[in-house]
Amino acid sequence: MFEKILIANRGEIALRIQRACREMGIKTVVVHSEADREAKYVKLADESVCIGPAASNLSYLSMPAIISAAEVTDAQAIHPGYGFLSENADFAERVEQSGFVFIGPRAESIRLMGDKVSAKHAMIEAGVPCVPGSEGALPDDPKAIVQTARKVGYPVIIKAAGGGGGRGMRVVHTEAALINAVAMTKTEAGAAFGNPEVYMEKFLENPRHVEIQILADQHGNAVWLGERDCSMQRRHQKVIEEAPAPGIPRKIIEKIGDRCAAACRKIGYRGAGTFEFLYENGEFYFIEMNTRVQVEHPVTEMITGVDIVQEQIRIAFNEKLRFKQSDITLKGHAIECRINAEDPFKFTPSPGRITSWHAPGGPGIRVDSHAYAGYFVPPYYDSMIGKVISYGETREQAIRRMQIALSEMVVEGIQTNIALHRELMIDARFIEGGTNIHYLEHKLADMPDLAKKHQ
Ligand code: MV4
Repeated sequence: MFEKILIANRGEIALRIQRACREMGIKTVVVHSEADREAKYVKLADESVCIGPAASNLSYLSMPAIISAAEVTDAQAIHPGYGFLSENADFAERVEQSGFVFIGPRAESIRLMGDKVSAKHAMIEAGVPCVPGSEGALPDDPKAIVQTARKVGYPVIIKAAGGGGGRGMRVVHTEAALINAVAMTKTEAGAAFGNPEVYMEKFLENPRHVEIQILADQHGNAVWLGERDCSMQRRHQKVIEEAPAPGIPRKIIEKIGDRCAAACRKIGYRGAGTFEFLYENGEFYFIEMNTRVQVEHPVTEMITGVDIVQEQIRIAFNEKLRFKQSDITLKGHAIECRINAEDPFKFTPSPGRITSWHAPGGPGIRVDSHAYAGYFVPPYYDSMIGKVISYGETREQAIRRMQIALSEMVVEGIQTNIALHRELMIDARFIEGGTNIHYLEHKLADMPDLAKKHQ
């Protein structure tokens, strides 16, 4: 096994990766910016290297700084975590060219999935069901665009090939608005992603976001680890995730999961990955693939017993998967609440010093967080400061345990969204299960006095 791994990330995921390494007997190097120098997880690592100032583009996004840190510390592999350089194909390439192992897919796979047009093409070829739409990128000819939209049927959505995660999209309801919308999306895409290519899909009005976790080794083996429902979101930021997805027939999910694993074998995918689907009226439609470990991976770990980060490391070391599909069984239910340093109902960031921190515990509760009393939440990065994960034999038990956990949890000195989570855990529609991607935004709009209730 590797003797030393460099962690090219910060916060809770840097700590999560460190824990995986420690359990496997692997030494850790954590890189950090000047703003993260005092963080406890930095001191907990076997070695740490300051790679630059607070600004991400000068530290966590600096490829030469990170590769130099791996060189001076003699690390053998680099784990990119999520965000930052985790889905940057050029980084994966430079890491390997410098003689280190990139703990993630081959650069070629990252590139394939980074371009949403080529990703969709690959999935159609592999028999994964996609949203009906244009065959590849839209042409320049306005007549051809109009024809495609007529065939797909309104409303349609125009998406940038270089986008993803909700960036660079535009919904079009009428033919009169189509050509202008395509032109505007192309202009914006060219400026934002350096690629003006766009494609068209049927716009699904009320879908759920359901994703499939996969693991694939470098010996042609791939398994899927169940699904996650991530529909509870606001402005493309997930708030609560759970596994399994409530109310979806197992037969349908099993068929999709098997297709995802087959697609991985077909394209020679390696590492952990997530197939994102929209689910509407009993049908799954592929939209994107993420080629990194995801924030919400713990809910899958809880119901499968698989340590996804450890498996990423074993796969990168060229080991064969230690289980086949029939070894993977889903047991119980898990829910994750993302804890953000923000105003709970206005959502403005709330960085600063945490003066008291009481994390919940007890049966079926897991807390993934680097925060503690005295920790300073820097203003430069994502506002997520941790995750509370509950596990139960049933969804009801997982919800009950989460309610108790949130009632125990105390964070002072900064504002957090814990009050929002408390509200959602007693929300009748959440408890019923199966809310769609618009539910939270509608709830927040319908209940402007939600904030008062929790004061
Ligand atoms: C869609 C869609 C409806 N129809 N595509 C937004 C994020 C990106 N991953 C894809 N997104 C969407 N694509 C079609 N054909 C609605 C969304 C969407 C969404 C998807 C998942 C989770 C939250 C969302 C919030 C708004 C829109």
